[in-house]
Amino acid sequence: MSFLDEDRALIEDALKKEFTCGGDYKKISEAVLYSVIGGKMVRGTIALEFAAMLKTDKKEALPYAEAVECIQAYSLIHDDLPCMDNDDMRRGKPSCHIAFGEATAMLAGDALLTHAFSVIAKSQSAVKYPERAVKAVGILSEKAGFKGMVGGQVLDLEAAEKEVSGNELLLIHRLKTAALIEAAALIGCAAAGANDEICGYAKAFSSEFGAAFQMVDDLLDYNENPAECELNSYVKIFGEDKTKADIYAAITRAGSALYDFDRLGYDTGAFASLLGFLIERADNS
Ligand code: GRG
Repeated sequence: MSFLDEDRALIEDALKKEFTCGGDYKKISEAVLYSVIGGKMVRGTIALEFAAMLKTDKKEALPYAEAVECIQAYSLIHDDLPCMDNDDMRRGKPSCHIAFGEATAMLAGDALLTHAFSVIAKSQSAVKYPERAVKAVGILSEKAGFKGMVGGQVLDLEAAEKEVSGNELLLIHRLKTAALIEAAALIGCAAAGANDEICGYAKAFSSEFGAAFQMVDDLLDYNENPAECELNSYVKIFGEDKTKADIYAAITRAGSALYDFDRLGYDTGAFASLLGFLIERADNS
């Protein structure tokens, strides 16, 4: 079992415990579990691995990893709604609103968003290190909020009706996708009580990783169905060759950002493997 599988299993188990509920809460519990389990847990893994690299037990960082995956799942539920991207399928199964109805899906997203902060605030880690929990809540709410993921989603919705420039698209990607990946890295650092220098290096790595992640996602979408590819996809604007070249360039920059950790004696093996996972996705797209 690779560390990616191990981290995913750890996060999934914790989320199952958090959200499994009968009685009055059975319906919302089912809708939430349907959506929060089954993804790759890349963001949660990034949070756990930053904490682990910085010599903090993964168990301490687990609530932080759960929180970022709650926000990821909420964003996907809301993104699939008819008023947004209107997607019937997600992760190979019917989207939450197809399976549970639109109103329940919207509320499942709301429940996940609000509960993300409760998971951190009520954790043992917050009792031991309240200042770390407060820092993480600040990072997550900012990166997921109106100047982060939500802001990017607004620009993305506007862009669906017009052609955008390359720079506008890069901003959308930075906000819509990279912001939450940066949050994952930074809350992993917060869980470990990292200083500003370390957080700066984590930000440098994760923003390049986030940019590459979205470009790979666009490439996968394009190759799956070129005719249905969105107008403002990276591949449509820049072409397939440049998309691939830009993916490898961003991955190289992310790799270089790890040297600062290597120099300080930290083991960056997990992050090299995460970059390998992205390269594999791009190569097989
Ligand atoms: C609705 C507030 C709001 C935001 C939506 C995340 C997002 C913003 C939109 C989803 C559409 C999308 C494909 C965005 C790009 C980010 C991205 C690549 C999401 C998919 O992430 P993965 O591949 O998904 O990590 P899993 O299923 O593994 O969690």
